Amino acid sequence: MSEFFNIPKIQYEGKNSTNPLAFKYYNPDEVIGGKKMREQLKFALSWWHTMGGDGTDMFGVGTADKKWGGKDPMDIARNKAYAAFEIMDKLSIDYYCFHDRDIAPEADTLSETNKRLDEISDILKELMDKSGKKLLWGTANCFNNPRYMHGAGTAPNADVFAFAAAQIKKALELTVKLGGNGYVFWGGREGYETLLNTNLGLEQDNMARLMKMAVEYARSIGFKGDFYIEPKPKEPTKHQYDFDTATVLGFLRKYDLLGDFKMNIEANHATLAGHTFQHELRVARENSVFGSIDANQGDMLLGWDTDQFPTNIYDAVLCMYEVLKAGGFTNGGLNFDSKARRGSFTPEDIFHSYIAGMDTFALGLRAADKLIKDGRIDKFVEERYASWNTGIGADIIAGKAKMPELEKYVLEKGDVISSVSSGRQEMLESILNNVLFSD
Ligand code: XLS
Ligand code: NI
Ligand code: NI
Repeated sequence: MSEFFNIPKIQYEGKNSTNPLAFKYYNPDEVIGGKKMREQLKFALSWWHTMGGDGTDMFGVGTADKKWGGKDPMDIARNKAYAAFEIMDKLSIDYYCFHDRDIAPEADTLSETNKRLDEISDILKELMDKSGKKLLWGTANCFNNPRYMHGAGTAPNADVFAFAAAQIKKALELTVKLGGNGYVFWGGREGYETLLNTNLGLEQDNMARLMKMAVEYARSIGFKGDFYIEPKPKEPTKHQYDFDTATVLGFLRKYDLLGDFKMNIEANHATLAGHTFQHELRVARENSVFGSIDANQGDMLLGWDTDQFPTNIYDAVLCMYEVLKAGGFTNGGLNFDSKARRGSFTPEDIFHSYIAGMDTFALGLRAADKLIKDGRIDKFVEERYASWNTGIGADIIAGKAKMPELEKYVLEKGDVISSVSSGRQEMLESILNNVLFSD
């Protein structure tokens, strides 16, 4: 394999290292919380940002060269594959994720496009066999092409729905061919700009129809993994149907899709919905739909999906706390749906970005494990709810105490203010800091 990067394999050098091209906290084979870090974290490279994203924005052209020495679109696609595997090797990243259109450019006809996908997926398979790298999940890009301007599964026009279904069929075949254990539905343009032109009920019914078709077809060709919905409240449409985890849960229940679908939670999407990253993970975990994670972060001062590489330690700790409490990843993992800033345009910046993100989550894992072992916070929460274990609380849960019994209980007891205790938020925040910054 030709070398695209004049950069050595990134080694773990520990927290006192000042080498920018070294891990300070991510030590892939070190055991934390009963498993190797690489198994706890299951890092994945995102094909779209890392191999394709060149920094183009609304105000200017790309700043990074993502042609990988290729001369025409297919040549670039082939080179992307080789370069991606070099990056994964050098960064000890075991997984990758892609949209169909990231790995091979769309041609004039669907059959020609599919031939291109066959060619590139053969290369990917060969590279995977050689390296042991794996596909975390696949997906279809049903939002870029103009035909999807009004949506794909929620398009007002049935022909567009049919095209999306055909495209997703192929993306499922590719996912199975490459042994992926996940398939993502991110509702690219599945939403609306104005209700003045929108049949919201039909659009949501159709989205569910498309998902049912996908499940039926994927299972028929041997897909055993998880389907994920990736919630996002807005962008590109004003109102995306998959607003947040709670909204998606309602959708999955209504259309009886809970058996096959879990959540792919993205940090920046959580904050756009007005939630914390941890909130979305907790709602998913408590409803048994925690699946996978798109790791990134937004900017407090910007209201859009900036997809920055995650460096916020608190968010990473609380994320990994939820992951550990969920029993760890099964089919999912941590996909860096993150891109280097437009000004960070050199090939070396790819490595700095991933090192920053991976070390942040490695720190997060280490601290979350400490937090759980420390036990003070978990114990506090347990005690806060202790009144549900005995007496009237246990009777309410057992269904023995209904309104008449509760009235009688309170009439006898008098006011209950003396049963109320402090929430101790500041004390708990201080414990969190203490756990994070003690050795
Ligand atoms: C966009 C999404 C997208 C999905 C995959 O905001 O995060 O990148 O992860 O389609
Ligand atoms: Ni994402
Ligand atoms: Ni996003």
